[in-house]
Amino acid sequence: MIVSALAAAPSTCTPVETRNRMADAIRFLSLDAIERAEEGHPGAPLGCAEIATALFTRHIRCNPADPLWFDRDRFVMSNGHGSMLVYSLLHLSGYAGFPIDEIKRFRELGSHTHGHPERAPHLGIEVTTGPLGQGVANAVGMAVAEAWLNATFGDDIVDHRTWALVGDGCLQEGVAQEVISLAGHLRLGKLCVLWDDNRMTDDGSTEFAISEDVRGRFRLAGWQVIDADGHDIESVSAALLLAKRDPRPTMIACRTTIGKGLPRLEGQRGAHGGRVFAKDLEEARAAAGWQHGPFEVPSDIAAAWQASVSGRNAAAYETWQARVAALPAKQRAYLQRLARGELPRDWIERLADFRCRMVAEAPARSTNEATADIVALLADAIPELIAGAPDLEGPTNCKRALGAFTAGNRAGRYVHYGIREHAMGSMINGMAAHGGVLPLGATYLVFSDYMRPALRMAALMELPVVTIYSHDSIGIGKNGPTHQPVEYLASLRAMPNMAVFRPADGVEAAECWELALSRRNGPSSMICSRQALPPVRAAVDSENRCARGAYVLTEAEGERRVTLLATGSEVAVALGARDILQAKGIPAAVVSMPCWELFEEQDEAYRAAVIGTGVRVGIEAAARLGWDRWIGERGEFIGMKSFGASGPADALFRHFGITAERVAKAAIRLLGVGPN
Ligand SMILES: Cc1ncc(C[n+]2csc(CCOP(=O)(O)OP(=O)(O)O)c2C)c(N)n1
Repeated sequence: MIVSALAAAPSTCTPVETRNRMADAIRFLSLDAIERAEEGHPGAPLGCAEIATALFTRHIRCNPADPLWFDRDRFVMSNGHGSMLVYSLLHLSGYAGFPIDEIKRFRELGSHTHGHPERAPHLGIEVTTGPLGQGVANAVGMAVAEAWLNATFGDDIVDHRTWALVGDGCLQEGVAQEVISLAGHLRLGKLCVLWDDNRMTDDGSTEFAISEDVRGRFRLAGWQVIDADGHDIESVSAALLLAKRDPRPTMIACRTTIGKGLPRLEGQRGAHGGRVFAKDLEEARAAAGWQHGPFEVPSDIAAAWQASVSGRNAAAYETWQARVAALPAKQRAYLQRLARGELPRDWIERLADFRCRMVAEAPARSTNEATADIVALLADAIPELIAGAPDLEGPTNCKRALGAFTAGNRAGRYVHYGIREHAMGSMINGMAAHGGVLPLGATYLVFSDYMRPALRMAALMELPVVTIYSHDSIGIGKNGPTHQPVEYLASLRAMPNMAVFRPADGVEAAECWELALSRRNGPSSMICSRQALPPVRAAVDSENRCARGAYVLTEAEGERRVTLLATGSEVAVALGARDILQAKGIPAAVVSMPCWELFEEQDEAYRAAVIGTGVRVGIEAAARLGWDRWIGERGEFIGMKSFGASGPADALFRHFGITAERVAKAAIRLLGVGPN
């Protein structure tokens, strides 16, 4: 049943005609911009104009004058191709970042009105969307962050909602099903998904590709599902009200016509992303009786928007500020620190203590175990740290004392994502984008591909999320090649703005964690071994030696002729090879390279001094791709050329020739050939 205006929607004094013209203002701003840009996607902004008007003018909690208001509702346009809807909305709502000149610069280089919305929370854009499905999954992460912060600070301080507008495309993507399932299970009642149910995608009718009951999917997962007429502001508004009243997450199926109001394309496949011409605009203006010029918003409509967004929220904003001001000083400082996205003071000292302990105890242990210990001590020092894994709690061991975040325990700090890596990746992005929490995700390195779209979005959005990847090579042993990453280091390193850390022992692990958490403008991948590794750092250093990305771990005795470069578990192999070479009177140095990206940032002189002028051998139990940068044209690489195999780890390292003896032999052979 379609919800009608009879449901008790918030009272409004806006006459029907004005309301409809408020939606038309979205339509014509969007159309004018798309026509001017000579490209864009008109279908969604036109089809969703009433949905957006209902949400923004009646329900959403925001303050356009303070886009970063911590207790604002979060709005995500998951169908990001319809970006002009967001820009029109933000303009009409009075966000300073979107004056009419920005609307006119749609899709131009340097504008804020990008082809797809790009995260700029200070301007009103919460997340970057475009890859379908990511936005709705981000929204679920945001709802988790809100629920945890609400449990921490109470309703007076944190009590906001997350609204996601999605198209058919978002709901067809697999990640959507993962998060629908989890959001229903977690009963994220302040989450509402508005589905632009226009039965049309780029290829044409949805009938080509889907026949299931989409509403049923949500219902089965425990959501409230409401039908609304997506072109009736009252109908949508009434549904939004019902969403607010139900403890379950809500999906509102808004029946719409794609490209509504564009006579030539309305309801057609071509409305999705087809070109809009001046004549189309004439026809649209005539059909709607819109007598205003391009980019012109009549003053009564502009005023109505102003009143119903800024005006409606003014009191809530002021009283919230007053409640924050009345908080006990310690609680207020805590809230403000979270809102600024700063970490508390003493976490770095805890890592320094851990380093000292590792040097003193010199345990042979996996960097995965070291990382699990580090996460535990960080969790103690950083109350907003929220960890989680896709059903790999045991092997990644990051839960420890953190209770589970569940429908009944919002104070829990460990999310059991179920076997849903993609959901985890996108949700931690949403949590980070929401702010106020520090999300960590943990899984096996070989499953990072299951969350790769989310990793790319984290890098693109410059989100400070850290993902822990254990089981990083053939060193996992008997589970075999399905679980043995080979090409993953190269693949992660290929991603712009992704810092890939592969520590060699507990000391390096602590140093890498310090660097990863200090990185506030991009994600980090913490790559850890399953197998125990001998400690390679015997002394306590005052400086963080990993900070420059690579460093001479052990200098040659005598004038260096060979440089052995390695990461993670292969640093020990390099040290073994060095012993062999030195015993033969060949001075060799070992360079540990825990983070290539940081090393790349160093000045040339430092890099040259580290990698040396003699022959070079790179050692990594992974694919060669990328290593030529460090070992040079004539350098040797000892690593993997194929997938791994099933067998004990030691046997595999021997089988694939990743041994100290082979490394030493390669160096000697190169010395015969001459330096690089
Ligand atoms: C992951 C992903 N795959 C494909 C695309 C390309 N794409 C953009 S919009 C679209 C169709 C989406 O259909 P729908 O969500 O119904 O949007 P509407 O046609 O209603 O605007 C496609 C395939 C994309 N942006 N992201």
